[in-house]
Amino acid sequence: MSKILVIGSAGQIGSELTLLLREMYGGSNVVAGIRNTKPSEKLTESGPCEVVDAVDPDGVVGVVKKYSIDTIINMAAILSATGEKNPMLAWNVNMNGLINVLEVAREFKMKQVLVPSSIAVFGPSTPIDNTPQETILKPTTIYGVTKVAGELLGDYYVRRYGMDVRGLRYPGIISHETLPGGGTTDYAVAIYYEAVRNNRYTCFVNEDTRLPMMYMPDCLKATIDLMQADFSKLKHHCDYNVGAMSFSAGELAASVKKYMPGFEISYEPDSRQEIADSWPNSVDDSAAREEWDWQPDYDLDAMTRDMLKAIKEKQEKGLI
Ligand code: AKB
Repeated sequence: MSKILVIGSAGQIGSELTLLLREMYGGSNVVAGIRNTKPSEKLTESGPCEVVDAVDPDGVVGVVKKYSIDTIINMAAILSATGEKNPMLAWNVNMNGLINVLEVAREFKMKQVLVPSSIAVFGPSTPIDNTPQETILKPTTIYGVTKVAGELLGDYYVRRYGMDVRGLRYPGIISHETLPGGGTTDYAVAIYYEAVRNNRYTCFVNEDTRLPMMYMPDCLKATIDLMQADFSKLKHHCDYNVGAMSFSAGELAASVKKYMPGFEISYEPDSRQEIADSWPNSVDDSAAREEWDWQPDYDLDAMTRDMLKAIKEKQEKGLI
């Protein structure tokens, strides 16, 4: 039985991943590591919660010892838009936090470490359509720089120390449980909330901005599938492309309109447009499909139906 520590448990992906892992392995076997975000009741009531900051290795060691942790998932990260506002913070959290986690994992001979990456590893010179697994990695954001370095660092720990370190390049993740914070792809979540609240949305990227995206159930499935994959079958380790869907902001709006005909959208691009323009339209995820049977379930319309239903329910309960 694994004893898992999820660092960044109160975040968009961490919050749902922690709850799913607790369902799978039992609440007491999955420790929610939170920093300064208030965790939800679901999180505090379903298993142990500890204050863990990846940039404080002694704190990580304390929790590892207390719960005999053998697996760490490091979801703590400063995303693209916040990173551009504070590059040093992004470097500190994304790089120093990561190397601390890898060193603690090495010292305590962890069974596995998951270190997520992102489509932000790509840049303007990367082929934009069906972006290959092996390609040019010259990002123009500090977030992307830290994610490229993070992939290389994870692979280094695999090669140099024989550790089991894995990671995948998340596209924009869309969900209704916990809001994303500080990313460029946040518009693809905000549009649903604003559609339900106000029947209109002002989008911060152009109508024709197309990016790879994924609905949370597929994100959780990809994460768990990669964690459970047979290590000996993996030819890559910390840099898997994972695709699910690819749509423009205009296509996203049309999908919302299909279920809410009165919905209106306008476009006022800000500094995040340049970041979005530096990322691919879609990715080639054949390595993930071949090496660990990756297969997404949701397309845009299935996701839109689900998102609108869930957010309307939240509104009826007075939660938004
Ligand atoms: C962001 O927009 O910064 C993130 C990502 C694509 O990694 N959602």
